[in-house]
Amino acid sequence: MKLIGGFGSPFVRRVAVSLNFLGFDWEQEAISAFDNPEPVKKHNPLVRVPTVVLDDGEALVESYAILDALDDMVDDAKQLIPAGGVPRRRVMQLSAVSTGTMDKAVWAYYEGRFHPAEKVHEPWVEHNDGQVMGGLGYLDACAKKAGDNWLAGTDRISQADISATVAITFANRVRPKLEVMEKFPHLAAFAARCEAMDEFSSAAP
Ligand SMILES: N[C@@H](CCC(=O)N[C@@H](CS)C(=O)NCC(=O)O)C(=O)O
Repeated sequence: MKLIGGFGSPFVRRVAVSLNFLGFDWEQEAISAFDNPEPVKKHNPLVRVPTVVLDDGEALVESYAILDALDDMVDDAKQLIPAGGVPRRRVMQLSAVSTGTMDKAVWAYYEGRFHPAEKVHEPWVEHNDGQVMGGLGYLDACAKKAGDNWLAGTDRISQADISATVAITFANRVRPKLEVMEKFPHLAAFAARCEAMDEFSSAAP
């Protein structure tokens, strides 16, 4: 299968890392939906990445839907999102906070990237940055509580761990002035352990 999008996108990256943990044979087409929209448009009406194209040509869009479909293609023992009950709820909650944090970091970053300087609305940037800090603060408290364990209390890595790690790494890269690694030391230490794993480092931003 093919993953369209570059690892600079946290949404693409969480799919890439998940593909690695799930053991899929996959290749990347590292294109930007902004700079090179046509190849994305062929498969995704929203012209966004990540977009996954399966070997038979079927296209999957939206990272949460892609990850749900990928989990459905592997044995239960490999799945990154537990099938039900409290474990599933915990993993979904932490993944939702992580993707919300990614969204907000993207919005704060895009304000400067896509507007001329005189049109950047600083209160809007601060609003989004505040939500990034809120999301990471929540995840940091979870990391503190988890200690040496996985964030959602699972007995192996889950989507919560992947998405939380990708979220803080991304926020650190695009919002350096927020100093997230210093302010959220428990999550930073957890993410450093995850980023050292091959499944993450082979999909480095
Ligand atoms: N909710 C989407 C977010 C995807 C997203 O925002 N992708 C960005 C790159 S980080 C993109 O393709 N932007 C192009 C555009 O929106 O025009 C997901 O989880 O897949």
